[in-house]
Amino acid sequence: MTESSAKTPAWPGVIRQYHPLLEIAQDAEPVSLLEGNTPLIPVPRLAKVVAPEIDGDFDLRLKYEGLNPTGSFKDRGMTTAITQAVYEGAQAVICASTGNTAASAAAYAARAGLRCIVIVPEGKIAKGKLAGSLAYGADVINITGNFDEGLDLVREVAKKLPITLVNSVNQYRIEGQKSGAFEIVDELGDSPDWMCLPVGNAGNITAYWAGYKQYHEKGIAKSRPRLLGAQAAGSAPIVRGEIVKNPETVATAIRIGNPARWHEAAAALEESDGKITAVTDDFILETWRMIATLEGIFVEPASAAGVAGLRQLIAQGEVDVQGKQVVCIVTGHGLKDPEIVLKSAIETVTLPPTFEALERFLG
Ligand code: AN7
Repeated sequence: MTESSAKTPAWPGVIRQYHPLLEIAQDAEPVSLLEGNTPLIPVPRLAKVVAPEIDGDFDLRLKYEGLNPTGSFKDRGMTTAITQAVYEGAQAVICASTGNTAASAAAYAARAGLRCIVIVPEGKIAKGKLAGSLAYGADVINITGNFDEGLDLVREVAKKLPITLVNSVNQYRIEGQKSGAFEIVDELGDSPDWMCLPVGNAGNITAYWAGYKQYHEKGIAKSRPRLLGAQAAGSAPIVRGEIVKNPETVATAIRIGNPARWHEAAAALEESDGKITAVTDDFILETWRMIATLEGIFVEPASAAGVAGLRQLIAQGEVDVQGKQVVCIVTGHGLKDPEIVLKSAIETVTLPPTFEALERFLG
């Protein structure tokens, strides 16, 4: 190792990498955990299952956002939101969350020395997310309501008390999350033909589209991708065109019935000539298993929804991927939600610790 490489982080984090492109205070000192720079992994075995009719020329890649510091894409937007909050003199931050936003806010608030309050739907967030929020020292408040009610509550709190809201209604979250699009174009040399992702509160689809548009306007990308959004069938307000009062899905991260960035998501879908589809829980779980067993990539169920949506629209003849390059954002790590693995009827076996027993089992 040379002297200089020992001193410089290989990757400086989202803000130091892209600061001039992000509309946050340019003289702010970044609050960073060196988030971003996640791998864009080619998945040829999965591609064959996602598009069984196509032979050969279909380039499918997963952007593995679970490898961010707190295990989800939320860190891209939290570095900017917390950096700006500190810059503006905030002492405390608050969010409502289906889990990942909470864990990310808690970590970045800890790093900045801010108090963090997170509001989560009782019993409806994955254990790894709850554990993260608690470990980072946030005040975790369960509510006997869902995410949408939690978001209404924190909006009121942020209006009435000196506490900064760090849900994706905070524009600085969007600024940081644009970096996902920048990284993809930096690596591929242009936008992919399609980019697929799960849609919950619709902050991420808003941010990706803003990022692609910015790179396109600057001439860094020659083209813009078509966007493919996926919602869970039991909580698919944008697909259905109406608020879902009691959203339900195994993919608890996207159990959201009234997305805050609904309007922006609709605009992104329209401008990109995109599509949005609803996928059933069974189809999400089947796809989630395939991603893990065919490619060794363990994501949380919500993250599989984007891939499931692609698979569904290809099967329905709505999307043609022959000769195309497609990127799916897999938004959160599988270890966030270990319980779903254990609930999914995946069997384990118990044997005495002898060679004979093991040999008999292996056949
Ligand atoms: C793994 O953490 O809303 O459409 O409160 O955790 O930007 O909301 C999480 C959302 C996709 C949807 N995948 O993104 C929260 C929260 C995972 C997620 C989404 C979420 P948005």
